[in-house]
Amino acid sequence: EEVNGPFAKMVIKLYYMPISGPCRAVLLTARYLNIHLELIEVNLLKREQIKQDFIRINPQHCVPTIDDDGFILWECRAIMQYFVNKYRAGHSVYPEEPHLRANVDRLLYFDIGTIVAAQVEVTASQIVFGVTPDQSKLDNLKDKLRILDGILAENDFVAGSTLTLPDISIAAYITTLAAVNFDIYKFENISRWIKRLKSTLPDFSEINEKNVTRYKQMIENGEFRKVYNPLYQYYKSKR
Ligand SMILES: N[C@@H](CCC(=O)N[C@@H](CS)C(=O)NCC(=O)O)C(=O)O
Repeated sequence: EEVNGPFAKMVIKLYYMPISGPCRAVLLTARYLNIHLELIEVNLLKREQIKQDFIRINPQHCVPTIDDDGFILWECRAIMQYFVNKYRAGHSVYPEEPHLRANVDRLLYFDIGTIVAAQVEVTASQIVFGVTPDQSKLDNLKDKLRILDGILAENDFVAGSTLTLPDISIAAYITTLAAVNFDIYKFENISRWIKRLKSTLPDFSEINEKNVTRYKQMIENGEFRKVYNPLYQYYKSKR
């Protein structure tokens, strides 16, 4: 039965921006699982996420957000888990066996709570305001990537010998570091793993690499600073 394909009654809508890391994670997952999405671009540089129509859908005004026949969901990892639970139950990318799933869940929390937390400390002010990150924040990120590199010294993929959801969410995020000239490829196991993902995930270059390059160009053109710097100066003056 074609649950979600070209002849499905309802197509899942994805509100997204192509350069966004969590959006790339959702797109890579949908492509890998062959889940058809209707793409609706929300241009964050035009502040389209705070328009009333979008705020009504997602009061947290962030992408990625999906609308599956009226069911609204955001947070990329929750969306990826939902895709499998609802449309590809039993798929090895999010295993059902309790111990295997617990391990995959642990890595999804490691991703959002440890890797992304450390990465955002380094990249957010750099991307948005052009501020050089503190050495202590860079060192912290390197520590976390060293832990990831250690995990990948043992296994081909983060949760073991096969691809699971945290491979996709972690890779989509950390490859963004190229956009701020932070070299993740000096971590040998991470580097080999990214190569492995390129040959495992269909359209990895098109969905991920191309948009990281585009992201880098936008940062270098000052496109984020133009939009956000006046706001930054304003809030700083209020402190
Ligand atoms: N934890 C969220 C992060 C989502 C997020 O921060 N999205 C950014 C783009 S990468 C966004 O929409 N920012 C606009 C805003 O928050 O107004 C996820 O993993 O989906």
